[in-house]
Amino acid sequence: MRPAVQTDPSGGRRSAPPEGTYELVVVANRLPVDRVTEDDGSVRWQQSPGGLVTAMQSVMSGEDGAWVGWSGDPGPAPEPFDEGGMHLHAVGLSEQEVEDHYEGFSNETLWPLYHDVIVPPRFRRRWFDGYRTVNRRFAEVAASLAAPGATVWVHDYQLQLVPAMLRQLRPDVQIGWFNHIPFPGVELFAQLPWRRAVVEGLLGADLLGFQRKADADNFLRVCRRLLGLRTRGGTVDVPGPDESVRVVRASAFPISIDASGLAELSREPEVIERSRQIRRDLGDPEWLLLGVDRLDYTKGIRHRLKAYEELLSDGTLSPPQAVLVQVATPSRERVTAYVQLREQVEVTVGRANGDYGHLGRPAIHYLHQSYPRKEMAAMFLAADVMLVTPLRDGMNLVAKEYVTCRSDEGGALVLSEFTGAAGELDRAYICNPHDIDGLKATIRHAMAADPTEKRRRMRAMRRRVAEYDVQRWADDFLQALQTAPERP
Ligand code: GDG
Repeated sequence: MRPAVQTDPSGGRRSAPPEGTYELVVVANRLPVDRVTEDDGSVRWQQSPGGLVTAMQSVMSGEDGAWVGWSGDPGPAPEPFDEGGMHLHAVGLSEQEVEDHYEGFSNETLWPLYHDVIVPPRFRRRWFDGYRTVNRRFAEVAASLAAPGATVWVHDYQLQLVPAMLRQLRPDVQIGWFNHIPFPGVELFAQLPWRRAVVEGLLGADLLGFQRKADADNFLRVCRRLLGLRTRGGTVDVPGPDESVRVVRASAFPISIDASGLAELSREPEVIERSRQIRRDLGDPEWLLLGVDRLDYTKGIRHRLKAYEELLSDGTLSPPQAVLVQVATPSRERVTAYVQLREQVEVTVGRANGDYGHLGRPAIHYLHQSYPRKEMAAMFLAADVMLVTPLRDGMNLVAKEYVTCRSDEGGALVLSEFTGAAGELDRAYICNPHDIDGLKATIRHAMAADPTEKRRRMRAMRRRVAEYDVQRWADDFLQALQTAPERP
């Protein structure tokens, strides 16, 4: 039964103990809520946007579900509270732990290493110590919340040591882990000085989920080559005490979005009118090209801008007949590589606008800001060509969101072959973003394509996303976890 709830002055609703009663525990770097401070100084929690939260909410409703995560602010953790039908239990991180575990090991070591070393990963022993300490804290909280035989679903690269730590504390629970980003090939992963600790941490799970089969295969190869373990099909044999063997499964579960919710939003008259207004504000261009990304070096924004600049310089495109809108949501602003990327992007945008813009009609509208979901939907609906050109991306939800918003079957998606999404959205205009001439040709192709053909492609992609939405993803993962091979 759900614990009693009482009001908490911090704005959330605090639940009383007992702990150890939750049948489903989600463990993720961040809580699914953001802290909002009102003008009068009072604090409340607001649900963060995003498909994971939506998916988990429906999976957890009717279940006794808890979510363990960091609040996003350094310092002591706020008291546990209930929100949106979930019990939320914050894990506190000190300023130093944010630096070592989060900004350091997670974002400066693992993130670039797992994204094909687009920038060089940095290996610092102190960072790994912080990572281990914080992973242990998450594991301890999860262990204290899970009911006997509960299911614990751990998320992402920031928490790879949690599965083994949790298994040690609570051998009775079913443990799943899902990786939202790519898993690198053995040649790259082998660089990691703590590679064995990471793999052993992951092998504490019963089921390891990856975005693509290729990621799961990379992990299995790492188990064979670096740890000498035996793999069979999509499973690894993990030797235990007294010659026992525990079987861990690694498979692909491509993440998706809340397709019906977003499609509905994009059909609202207010959103449709806003999309028309956006085009008018931009001077009714013949071609509106759009990019929407976190400002991250994995997203291929520089390559995209280079291709666009060349299309302007060779006269293929000329403002105000064509315009590019690039939304670059602020991200990881304390990490050096991100500061440098921002500078490079802004220099390029400034140069393109200086060379090709007109009074009141820039060639590129660059927006280093976040927008409400409705505004994003209106932008998707307004864009003739969506440019999703990451150098490497686990999945890329923006691609799925764009096609989902196009109930009118208009628009065209240019999509990098290095995204997980390309495996499902193979009717997109697929490109290699490293090949600038090829990227330019793909953009030209998408623009020149026959409208009937474009609609056919859009219809096929929309069908795929509608069928395999985030709910299906979560259900499939949890279903597979329940049926993971029994431990001998
Ligand atoms: C990681 C993996 C994987 C962006 N700007 C705004 C905004 N967004 C939303 C998008 C989309 C989400 O943020 C970004 O998701 P992505 O999948 O594109 O990328 P990552 O943040 O890198 O996510 C990735 C994902 O995890 C899930 O597993 O697909 O590969 O790297 O939903 O729409 N949303 C709003 N305003 C913005 O300004 N409202």
